[in-house]
Amino acid sequence: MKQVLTVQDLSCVGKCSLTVALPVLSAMGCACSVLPTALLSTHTGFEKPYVRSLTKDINPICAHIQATGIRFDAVSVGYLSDPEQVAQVIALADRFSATTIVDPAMGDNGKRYSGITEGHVQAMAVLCKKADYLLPNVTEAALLTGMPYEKTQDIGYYRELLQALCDFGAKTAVLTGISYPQEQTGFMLMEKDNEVFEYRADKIPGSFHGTGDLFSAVFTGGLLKEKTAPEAAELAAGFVERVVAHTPKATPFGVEFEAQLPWLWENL
Ligand code: PXL
Repeated sequence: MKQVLTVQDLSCVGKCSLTVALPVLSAMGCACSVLPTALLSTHTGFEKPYVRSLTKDINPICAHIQATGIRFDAVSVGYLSDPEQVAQVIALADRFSATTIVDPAMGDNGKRYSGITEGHVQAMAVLCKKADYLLPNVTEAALLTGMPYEKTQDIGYYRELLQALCDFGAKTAVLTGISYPQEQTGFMLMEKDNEVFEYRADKIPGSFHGTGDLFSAVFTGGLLKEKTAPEAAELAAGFVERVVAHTPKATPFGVEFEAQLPWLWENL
C-alpha cells in the first residue's frame, strides 16, 4: 500500500484540511498518516476561532516518525499557521525525500485568510519552489508570483500566471478555480516541458469552502495510484464538481463529500 503523510491543520468544525484529506485518501486505498500543524476550534472562515499552533511539536514528531524507519511515497502539504512552520516543513520534505505536493492554502477570492501575513507568503514561496506539484488557486498564485489578482475570464491572464508559477520553480503547476468564458470553471496545468492541459466544466454558483483541500487530496491519491498529473487533476476536478453538485448550499461547514466517496474508488 502506498504511504502518504498529509501535513495541515485539524479544524474541529468546518470540513477542510485533515478532516477532508484523511477520509479521501483512505477511500482511495492509500495508507494516510497525519501531521497536524495547528488545532483550531473551526477553520478561519468562522469568526474568532480558538487556534493552537503546533509549531513546537512538528520537529519532535518528525524526528520520532523518522526514527521508526517509515518511508513515505508522498508528502502532501496544506494549511500552515505561521512562517516558522513553513521552514520546518521545508526541512521535512528533505527529511523524507518523498514526492512533494503543496497546496499553498493562504487565501481565496483575492484575499488572504485571516492570520496569513506577508512574511508567511514569503516563507511559503520558498517551500513552493521545492514542490514537485504546486496547486494554488488564482489568489494564491498571484500572492506567490507578485502578479496582480484579477477576477477575469481572460485566458491570457491565467496562462501568464501559470507560466510565472513554472518560471518560479514549480515542476508541475496546477492553477485551480479558473473562471472560463460561458460561466465555466476549471483548472490549467503546466508541466516542465511547458505543455498546458485545460479542464472546463459548467460553474455552479457559490463559494464552496474546502474544495481546494478536496482537490489536493484526490490529486495526491490519483498520483499514488499511478495516474499522470493531468489524469489525477482531472479526477480531482471531476470529484469536486460532483460533490458541489450534491451540496445543497454553500456554508462554512463545508461540502457534502461523504456519500460520493465510493465514486472515487470506482473511478480510480
Ligand atoms: O480550506 C483552507 C483552509 C484550511 N485550514 C484552515 C482554514 C482554511 C480556509 O479558510 O482557515 C484553518
